[in-house]
Amino acid sequence: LDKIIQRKKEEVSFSKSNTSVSALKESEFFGRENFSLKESLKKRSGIIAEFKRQSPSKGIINDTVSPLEVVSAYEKLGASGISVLTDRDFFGGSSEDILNVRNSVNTPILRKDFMIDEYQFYEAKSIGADVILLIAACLSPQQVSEFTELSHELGLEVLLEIHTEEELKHIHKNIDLVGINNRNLKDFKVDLQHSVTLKNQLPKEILSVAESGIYNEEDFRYLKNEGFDGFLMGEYFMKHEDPGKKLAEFIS
Ligand code: IGP
Repeated sequence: LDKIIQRKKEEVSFSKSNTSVSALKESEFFGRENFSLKESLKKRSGIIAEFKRQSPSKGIINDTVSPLEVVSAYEKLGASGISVLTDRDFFGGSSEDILNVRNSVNTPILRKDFMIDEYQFYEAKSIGADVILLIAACLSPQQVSEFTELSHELGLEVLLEIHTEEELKHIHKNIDLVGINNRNLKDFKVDLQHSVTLKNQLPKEILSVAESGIYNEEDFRYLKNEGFDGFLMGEYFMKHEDPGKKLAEFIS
């Protein structure tokens, strides 16, 4: 994680020197109202299906499918939300992956990246994202609060990701959704039990999303019974040659 953040800082400063915030604001997506993930989770399956080509823990997952075919299928086949990894160096994604699909779907899109600088929020808005991820493990509670305020000014919803009890302190009253990562980003171990214990310590009214390592019906049922509102799933769909079909089978 430290390595990713270090690299992200360099990437952001490079982007800033290339494109100014005022140039970003000229995007057609500024001023457009977002599709709300909070709303759509309550409708459809609760599944936030992720487009992910590769990851540091798994290597290449799928590098033959296009974002447009996968994202359109996810929408058509019942996803409540779509997550798109835009980090290039570690996950093989890019902002174009969202730009290329935005006008073809009406499902909320989560820009999945490591947000560490205000600039990235303007960028997220400019590519047509609806929701951004804040990872507690790489932000102070103060940053979470400032970034949440900025996100809301821009009309973006905030999903705050936590993994430890200590990180409960990062929950700010204006957060839209809390994600509990079943996977420890430091050693990549998955522990659903641990997530349920944490979930029981969340404020009752907040929407919760179980993230990562959901690979079968049984895990999904278990987490649903424990009261999670959303389920972020990537690899299970993506490792299939037709990720949308895998989602359809999973839901049925
Ligand atoms: C999806 P999985 O195990 O279903 O592919 O996980 C998603 O939760 C995972 O990609 C993720 C992630 C993150 C990636 C969760 N939090 C933070 C990068 C950064």
